[in-house]
Amino acid sequence: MNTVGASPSPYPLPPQNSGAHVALVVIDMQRDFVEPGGFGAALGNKVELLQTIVPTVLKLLKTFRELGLPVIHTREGHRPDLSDCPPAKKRRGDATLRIGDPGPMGRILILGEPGNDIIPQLRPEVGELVIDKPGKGAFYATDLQERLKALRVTHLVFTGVTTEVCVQTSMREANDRGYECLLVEDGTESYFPEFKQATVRMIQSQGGIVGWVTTADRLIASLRQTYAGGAA
Ligand code: C5J
Repeated sequence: MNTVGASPSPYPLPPQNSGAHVALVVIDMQRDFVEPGGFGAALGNKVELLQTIVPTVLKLLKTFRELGLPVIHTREGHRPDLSDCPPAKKRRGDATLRIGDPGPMGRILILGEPGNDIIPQLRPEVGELVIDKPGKGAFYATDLQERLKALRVTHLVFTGVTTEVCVQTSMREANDRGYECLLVEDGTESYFPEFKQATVRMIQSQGGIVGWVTTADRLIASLRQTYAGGAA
């Protein structure tokens, strides 16, 4: 069996030609979180911190694409009439701009606005799944589970932002649904370094209570070794 060097133990990859697949999940690498003028910045966060993972996520995207492995992107956003935004979510926090308010990149966290889009460096390619989600978790109020079933995905590799909010929530949702979940430590970031560290620790605690943790280079080496001749 091929595995990825990971903590707290080696992460098993689905064997080549088994019909089961490992997919890359890139959570919310949107202008609204990563660039100045968006939701993240309006909440007083230093968005530059999140930009540091862009080259690593790009490297992972290139590897999954090259090997013909599925890629899923998510975007957190709401309908223009905010009918899918609970008032409690809109009210919460001390933001200079709230969800739905007009900002420098269009209305904050609204589907179809420039700020809601994925940053150009990590733009999805044709055929890649893009899941628009109104919540923090990628499974809540989306058809992600049905789409993964159709693709015969059993293993999910998590990257993106922010580690302790949308990444961790999605990973926990996936874990409860029976997916084998792997977090790429250098492919995820938080506005709060201490929250990222705590999340990385808690995921792999108690024998991998939520899943495994690895680095991009360790994952890429194992993926190439396992799926060199194609992943089908
Ligand atoms: C947040 C996210 N932090 N993508 N969203 O509100 O983590």
